[in-house]
Amino acid sequence: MGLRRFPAGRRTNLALLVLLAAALLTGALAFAIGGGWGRWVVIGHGVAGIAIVLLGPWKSAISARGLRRRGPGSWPSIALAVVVATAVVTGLGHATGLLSGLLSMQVHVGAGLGSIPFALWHVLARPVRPRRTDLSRRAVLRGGALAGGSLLVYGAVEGVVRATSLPSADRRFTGSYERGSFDPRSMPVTQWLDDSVPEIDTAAWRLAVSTADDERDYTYEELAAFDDRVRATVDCTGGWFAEQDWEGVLLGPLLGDPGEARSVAVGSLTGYGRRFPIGDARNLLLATRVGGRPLSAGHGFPVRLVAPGRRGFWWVKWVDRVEAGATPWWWQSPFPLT
Ligand SMILES: Nc1nc2c(c(=O)[nH]1)N[C@H]1C(S)=C(S)[C@@H](COP(=O)(O)O)O[C@H]1N2
Ligand SMILES: [Mo]
Repeated sequence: MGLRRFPAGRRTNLALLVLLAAALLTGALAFAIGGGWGRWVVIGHGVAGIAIVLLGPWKSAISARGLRRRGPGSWPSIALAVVVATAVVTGLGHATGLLSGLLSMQVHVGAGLGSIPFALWHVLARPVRPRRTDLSRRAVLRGGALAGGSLLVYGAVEGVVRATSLPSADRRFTGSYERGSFDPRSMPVTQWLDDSVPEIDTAAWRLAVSTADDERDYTYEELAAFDDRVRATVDCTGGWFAEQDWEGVLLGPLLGDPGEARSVAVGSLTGYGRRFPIGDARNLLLATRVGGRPLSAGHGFPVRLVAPGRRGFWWVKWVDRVEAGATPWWWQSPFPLT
């Protein structure tokens, strides 16, 4: 089938918009989900990306026509093409390990977010209205062929990655690369956005723990006396993970009877914080040590949260307050805003 025989570009554009939306949604979900079915979301994300690549030849034929007709006046379309291509290249690069280094993930996310305004512009300025015939037998068969082809290519890429033992062969199901497991000193120090590492003097530092009917401060020495242990993997959305042995105090026993509390908020001296379902408290650890030594400043000294099964942005560092309360845990931005 030659490019010319492909019907109106309209349907290709529609498919691309749907795929872009699917890629953005699965990308965000993959960051939000730390375990279990997160794997399937990550696979869906990859398949959507590959489907975008497979539609590339048709899309460039359409764009060439558009450029001839309208001239280069449609710069937002060109910008959209550039950011989507950037997201695809960095995504494939990160997934295969060919673009090693953690920068590729940051560029990937930046390009993905950057595509949103241009995609919205495209929807408004060049509306593609779905038609009933979009669900004709032929169109559905084409859609199926695209989905099947994308899955095949995804499988083939995974197969090649494994067979050639590219660096990404032993990436985690989230797509992250291993960095410094059981060697906290070579584990990266990363912040979600713009926090900087505070210097904390433990003589003046206190951890404030409050529940509905109790409030109490702990000194560093009091906390360091606990020796609850948890082996857990911190998996940063920046694209790396590390497994460590953490030691400190489990939140469950520290809070005691939660009473009516529905959630527990864990706050940092820097203002950063996350809220968790109260039922999670028994698995959350306030760590004072990692690998048998006190935390480094970068990794959260004096105390940081260990949140097994959750992505890194939940692992609040430089914790100075823990509050059990009635607010539901989901009453917060899905991703931190500071
Ligand atoms: N206070 C605070 N805690 C934070 C962050 C932050 O920006 N501020 N970043 C989180 C993110 S995104 C990750 S991946 C982990 C990284 O932990 P590490 O620096 O010890 O490797 O810390 C989390 N805890
Ligand atoms: Mo992170």
